[in-house]
Amino acid sequence: MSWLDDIQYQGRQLGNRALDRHIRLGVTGLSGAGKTAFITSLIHQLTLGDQPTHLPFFSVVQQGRYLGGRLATMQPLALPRFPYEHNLQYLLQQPPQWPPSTTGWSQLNLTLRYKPGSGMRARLQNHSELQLELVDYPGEWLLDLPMLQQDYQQWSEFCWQLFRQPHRQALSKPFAELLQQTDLNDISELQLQHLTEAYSALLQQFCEHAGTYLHQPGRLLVPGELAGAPMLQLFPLLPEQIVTASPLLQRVTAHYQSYCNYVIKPFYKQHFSRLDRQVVLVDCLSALNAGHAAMQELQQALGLIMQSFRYGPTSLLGRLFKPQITKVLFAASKADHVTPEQHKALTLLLQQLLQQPIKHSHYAAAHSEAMALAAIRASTTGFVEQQGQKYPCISGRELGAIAPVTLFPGDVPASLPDAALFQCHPFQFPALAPLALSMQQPLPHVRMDHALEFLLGDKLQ
Ligand SMILES: Nc1nc2c(ncn2[C@@H]2O[C@H](COP(=O)(O)OP(=O)(O)OP(=O)(O)O)[C@@H](O)[C@H]2O)c(=O)[nH]1
Ligand SMILES: [Mg+2]
Repeated sequence: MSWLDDIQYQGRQLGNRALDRHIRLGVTGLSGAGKTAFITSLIHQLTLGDQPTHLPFFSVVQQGRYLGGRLATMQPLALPRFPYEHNLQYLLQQPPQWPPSTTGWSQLNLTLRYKPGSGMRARLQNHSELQLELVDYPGEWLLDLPMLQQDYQQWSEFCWQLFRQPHRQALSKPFAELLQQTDLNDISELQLQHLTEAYSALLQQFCEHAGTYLHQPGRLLVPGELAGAPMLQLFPLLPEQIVTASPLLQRVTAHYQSYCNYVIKPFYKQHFSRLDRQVVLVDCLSALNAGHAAMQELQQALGLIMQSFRYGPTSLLGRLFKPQITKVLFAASKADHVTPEQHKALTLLLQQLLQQPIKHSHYAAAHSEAMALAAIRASTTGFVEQQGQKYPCISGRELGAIAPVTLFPGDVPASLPDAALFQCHPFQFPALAPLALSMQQPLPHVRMDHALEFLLGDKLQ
């Protein structure tokens, strides 16, 4: 695509937005929440899923008005393309595997064709089109957004408050000791690199130690195209080291400002500032498995993220020049890891987890819904009979295992459990490998049709 095509492409996008035939859907979630699986499934459902039995609650399909979706062929060359076909290959191989964790951002546009159901369009046109724009990125980068609200000093204090919490203290001690021995006048390349590597290693350890979510800056974990850039020499000095001026403080403050200006702001502007609708995916079950501190940190992380988005109704001009998110779907992902009668409790738990974050965001003006879903269902459900009693169960293959299992993974608490409950009742929801799939069938799911109806249903009328 040449620069002229690029300009034409931008023009078409603007035209479609003006005609309200363009939606930019933000799929938001921390690392591992299920963004890539969600986008892959959504594309698969929309390009293959015109069978009413597969999407019973998606009204455009149910009413026989859906004419199909196709991947846009015209995409500016500078935009990395979402590796949809590659992700499908992972899911379709024998044995099936999950697509890998995302290491850079990518985009894919879909054109959805449908018969208008009512109104002027139904009388004048035999079909209409809706452009859907989807973006994927590493979850780690999302947590950079709150850094825009802080300066370097505030960020360092915030980090050390976090690192001194009981579940992080032991891991962060060696890095604190290293900083204590650091000469604050030494700003040699060797020293900066040594401290950055030590801090990256600490972040990596936090990640591997299940139950920590707030890892900043995200580019130290997933650098993308910025690997080796000097502004990534970024680490929080100790609170006592930021009260008096020093060459090292001055240098890392400059790196922090560059990181905010040249990495986070453009990332936000390009991917998040123009969202029309949003899905917030939350993996509540893994947080329950990881314990009380994990649940609390997850809540804190969600709170910080929610403050970074603009919510509210928009006018025509607003949609073009200052878009806001008008609809938000809060979704507890991987609901196929529990038995169906637990989905209600999982949704209530998600709502409680988000209660505080929502209070502090401006999201109230948006239309919202909460549900438990599985973008790609990896279990089948049924009942086992014991002494004349029927008990619900799921069957699937645990990640890393060869043989399938049938199990009852346990009850999901309908509200945030207190620390004492975690002590006497550890949660152990399994992680499952994908089911064997066939190319011709839409991916199995739980409530993707509800999600599609909420997110797109009104635009496909
Ligand atoms: N059973 C089940 N597991 C899922 C589902 N979606 C995601 N998973 C699991 O969660 C893992 C992470 O999912 P991804 O879609 O890669 O998560 P992500 O949010 O894109 O993560 P990053 O790319 O690291 O930001 C997968 O490898 C699966 O193990 C689902 O619908 N059902
Ligand atoms: Mg991903």
